[in-house]
Amino acid sequence: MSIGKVLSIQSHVVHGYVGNRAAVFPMQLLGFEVDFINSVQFSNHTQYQCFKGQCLNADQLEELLEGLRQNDLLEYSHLLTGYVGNPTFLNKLADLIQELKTKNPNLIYLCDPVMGDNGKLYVSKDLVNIYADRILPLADIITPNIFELEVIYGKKIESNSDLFTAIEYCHSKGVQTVIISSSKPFEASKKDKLVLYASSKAEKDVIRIEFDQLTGTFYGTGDAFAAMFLSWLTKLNNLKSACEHTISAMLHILRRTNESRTRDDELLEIKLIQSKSDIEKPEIIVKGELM
Ligand code: PLP
Ligand code: PXL
Repeated sequence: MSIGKVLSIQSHVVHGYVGNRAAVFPMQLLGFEVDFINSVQFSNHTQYQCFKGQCLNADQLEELLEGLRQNDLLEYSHLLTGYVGNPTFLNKLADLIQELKTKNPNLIYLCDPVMGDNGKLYVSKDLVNIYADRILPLADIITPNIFELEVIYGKKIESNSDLFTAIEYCHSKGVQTVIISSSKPFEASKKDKLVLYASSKAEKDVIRIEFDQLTGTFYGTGDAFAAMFLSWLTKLNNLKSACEHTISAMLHILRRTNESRTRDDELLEIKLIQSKSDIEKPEIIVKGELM
């Protein structure tokens, strides 16, 4: 049974699982009809020794949209966007979101505002301004990491109180649901833990899920997370349960990935396809609490 029709605009890699390659499979498994536009086509993700490939520019994106438009195919219930590296492309996306929302005022847009991590921006300042001024006011759900939330909020986040204020700031810009999927706990004693925070504008409490940080560096986790979260929120219509399903599935995927590791610093692709049944029916191994 279809849970909706989603348009996913993200990277494609020939080898590996980031961007659309990490997002499309879980959304199809969980019941979405998935249309996807590949914003880049690279040989592999950019953390390998090298990568080769092409980027879609804003005119080429518009050309694809025009084909869909002329055939009356620009009808979606959900929109998902991930990494965007180019200001003109991001502005074109903002136009598209407005167009899709005009056609379907109930469209749910999940924006992963990929801008940087660990104190470092990896996109241009122009992009930050477009996210703040044009994209955020159109987003229903955002999944920033703590650094991205700081960039949006404009101040450092060093305590629960800063975090709540930053989340409130996003809600005040119109964002219904804010998810920070894997933050370091503020308590220094919890070095081997990660925390998810989830906040819905409609509810007073922030949901918190603490889970073990697995060893190793993974790529594509944020992309798979956003895709699974959008699916589970649509299926369950319950924020806490959607977060528990998504984190549990992610932990099953990463545990399976680590089982194939031969040394700690090995560059591994996530075992997404092998985790099909964990994605479809995750055993729930984490519990959300209200803060
Ligand atoms: N999500 C889960 C459930 C994890 O266990 C981990 C790492 O252990 C991550 C995400 C890593 O997240 P990110 O790549 O977003 O930092
Ligand atoms: O997972 C984010 C991502 C998306 N797209 C490309 C990437 C990466 C991470 O490395 O290289 C092309």
